[in-house]
Amino acid sequence: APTGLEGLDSVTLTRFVLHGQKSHAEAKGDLTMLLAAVQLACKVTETCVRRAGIANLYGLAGSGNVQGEDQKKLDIIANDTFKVNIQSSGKCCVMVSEEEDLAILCDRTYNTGKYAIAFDPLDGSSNIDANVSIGSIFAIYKINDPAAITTPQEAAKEILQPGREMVCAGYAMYGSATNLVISMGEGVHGFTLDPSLGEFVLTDPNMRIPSRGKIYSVNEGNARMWDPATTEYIKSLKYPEDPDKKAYALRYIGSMVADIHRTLLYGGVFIYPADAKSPDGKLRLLYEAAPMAFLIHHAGGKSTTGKEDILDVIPTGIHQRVPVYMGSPEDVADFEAVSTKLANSV
Ligand code: P6P
Repeated sequence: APTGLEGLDSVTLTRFVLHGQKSHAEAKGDLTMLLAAVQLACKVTETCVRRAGIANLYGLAGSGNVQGEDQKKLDIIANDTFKVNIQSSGKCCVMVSEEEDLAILCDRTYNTGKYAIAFDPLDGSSNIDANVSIGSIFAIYKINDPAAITTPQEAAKEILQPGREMVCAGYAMYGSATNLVISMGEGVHGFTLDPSLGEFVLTDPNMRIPSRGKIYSVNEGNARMWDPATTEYIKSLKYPEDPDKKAYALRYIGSMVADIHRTLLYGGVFIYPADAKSPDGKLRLLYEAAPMAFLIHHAGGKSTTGKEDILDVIPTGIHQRVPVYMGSPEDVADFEAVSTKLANSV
């Protein structure tokens, strides 16, 4: 579908969102303001990531987070940047961050926020010091009655909505270029940061995932701990029964934003299964699996936990983990067929 911005040069993200706002009579510009804050947080984070080596920002901060992970200096910088910019937008009432134990109730003095946002401020941070692509992921939900929320526990309850209810999802990837991919439920659109402008400029309108790919993306180092359906499915990709079928290639960066971005562009399937070590998988639903599933869905792809569509999972906790299979619809359907066949054979 045309974006209505065809032919315009330098369609910035702000201009694109404003244009989208005009097509929704009820929109008052709150989401536009919130996205302007998120965009700024991504730009500040990008600057810090690019300068990390020079400004001695690599390495551990000497603290841990709720995930029990060693926090990198950049994790903390990115988290603080997202919190302060989102709060200053005045449009958000609840924030959930991978780096924060509890949900945060935004300052109510000037905050008329009707939105809640879950974010992973710097995903893939174990790769930072090796200069591997990393990114920020966010998911925005609407809150019914912000004034009724008075505690972090009540705030958490308000954001525990299935991914299908999401208003907007996106990720920024700090790679060889810095790009931002976003969906508000009407197509998926890719922007690239133009350093000469300091603006994200529309470069990939209406992104669509190929119906089938030739790449699978999983940490083969965990193969000994996989469930039978995952083992069987991946075996079928590596040793196709049909002699005319080519085996799939393996590409695994170990940074979800980079692995999903490649899957969105080239097709194929990204998998982080449950395994003996992590019975619910490793990836977090609220700020990793659900926003990525929302983007993949609106680009024509599919996602599943192995039991249900990731967008249908009703979260029970803000740091809940889920198994993840997502990507090209035909590839994910092939996995579901293997899973169903095995389930029916027991
Ligand atoms: P593993 C990064 O730490 C992360 O959260 C995701 O970005 C990435 O997909 C996954 O973990 C990699 O996990 O166990 O394969 O190193």
